Amino acid sequence: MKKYFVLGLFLFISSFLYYSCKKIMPVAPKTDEVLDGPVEDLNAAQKIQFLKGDAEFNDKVFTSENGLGPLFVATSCGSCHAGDGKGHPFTTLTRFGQKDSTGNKFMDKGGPQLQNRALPGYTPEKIPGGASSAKFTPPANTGLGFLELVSDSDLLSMADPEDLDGDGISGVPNWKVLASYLTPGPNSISRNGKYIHRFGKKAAAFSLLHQTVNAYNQDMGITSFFEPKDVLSGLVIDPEVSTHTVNNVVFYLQTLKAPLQRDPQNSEVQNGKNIFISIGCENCHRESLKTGNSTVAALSNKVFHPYTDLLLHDMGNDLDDSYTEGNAKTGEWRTPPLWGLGLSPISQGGQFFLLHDGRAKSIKEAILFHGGEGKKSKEKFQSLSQSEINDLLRFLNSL
Ligand code: HEC
Ligand code: HEC
Ligand SMILES: [Ca+2]
Ligand SMILES: [Ca+2]
Ligand SMILES: [Ca+2]
Repeated sequence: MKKYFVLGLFLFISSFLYYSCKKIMPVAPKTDEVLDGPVEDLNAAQKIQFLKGDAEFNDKVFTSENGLGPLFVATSCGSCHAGDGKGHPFTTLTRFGQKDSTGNKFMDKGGPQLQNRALPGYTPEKIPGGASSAKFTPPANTGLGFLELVSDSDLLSMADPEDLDGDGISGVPNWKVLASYLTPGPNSISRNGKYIHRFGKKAAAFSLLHQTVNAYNQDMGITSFFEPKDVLSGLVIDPEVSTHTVNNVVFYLQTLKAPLQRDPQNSEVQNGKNIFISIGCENCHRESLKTGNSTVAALSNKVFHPYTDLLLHDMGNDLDDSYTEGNAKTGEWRTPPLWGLGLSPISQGGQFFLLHDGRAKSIKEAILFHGGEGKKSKEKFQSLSQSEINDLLRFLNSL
């Protein structure tokens, strides 16, 4: 408990300092530095739904009275996803499994996620002997509605499982069987009864509904109509969160705006972007993707710039945590979007904690961890001149 109090205090003081410094400055926080806001042009009903989802996500705290646990990791979405930006390593999730990909054999107590806290009278889960584990820091939640609307055929057009073009980069989707309550979208493609999953660091979640239902169930011990089984007992329990609420939270995630690039016209930023493309970063961190149809005008048929291909890549031994998820092998990670990268320290206590577990303390360090399919590109980065590196970093910080 003490750890969480210290964390709370730390986040409180850092956000207090951050906002009070902002106040001393002559201008209000620039809109391009604020993550928590909706996409443009929501209609009145959509605005209301966004605000309801926002309140459930950021303000709603679960206790033993309204369904928390008995096993859990945290008590609200917002405690891990503060300000919708990247989370701090204090709020890491741990998942455990085994090295090979024959299917996780540690599936009791609600599957691979470690529920390291428990209500009084219950015992928190421990990692069983023989299991391998991986840590995950919370990603930013911005712009996810755009990513959800990219068609499967667009994702497949970027995949190159056999590396036919010989650039050392394969890129594969995470094909998994759909959870029973999910229905394929109009642009879904299936293979051998499996569908492309795209959210989460190993791309193990199909949609924002899937991710949200799992977060309630696995992170907070909250059952829903979709996932009614209690993590500890495996028994079906009355929904502890209503379908209405789940839908509002999903809508909130779908309509959180994407981060805006700062200074895109600056000549160093533009030079940095050219370097980013020329040394092959963009072969995985794809600049532009497009959405299909949506009832939300701002999301419908839009080209947007997330700097990801949403595919899995083998990133080499250093980033191999001996943990599988769905089809994702132990060294495979989904390319993280780089939009919002330069704003990460705002929600990470003033510094960077990058890569899946926050191990990289700077952008440069994150690049130097790239191995496997990212090795060639990393080596080209290492042969850049100091001024080229500066421009590249300037560009990355502008995202
Ligand atoms: C204990 C901390 C914690 C809590 C509580 C939590 N999350 Fe997360 N969230 C994470 C972590 C860590 C990840 C990355 C996990 C992964 O990649 O598989 C994540 C991933 C996500 C993603 C995927 C984003 C992406 O880029 O693919 C979404 C969406 C999300 N969470 C929404 C929620 C919602 C909604 C809630 C509340 C119902 C919630 N989270 C509660 C820590 C948390
Ligand atoms: C083969 C595909 C690939 C290439 C090429 C690639 N990356 Fe990545 N990048 C990834 C993956 C996958 C991760 C996530 C690894 C992890 O979390 O352990 C990542 C992570 C990052 C991160 C950390 C992001 C975060 O939110 O934590 C940065 C920054 C980054 N890459 C920048 C670059 C730059 C700059 C280049 C070019 C020098 C590059 N990448 C080339 C796939 C790639
Ligand atoms: Ca419960
Ligand atoms: Ca568990
Ligand atoms: Ca290739």
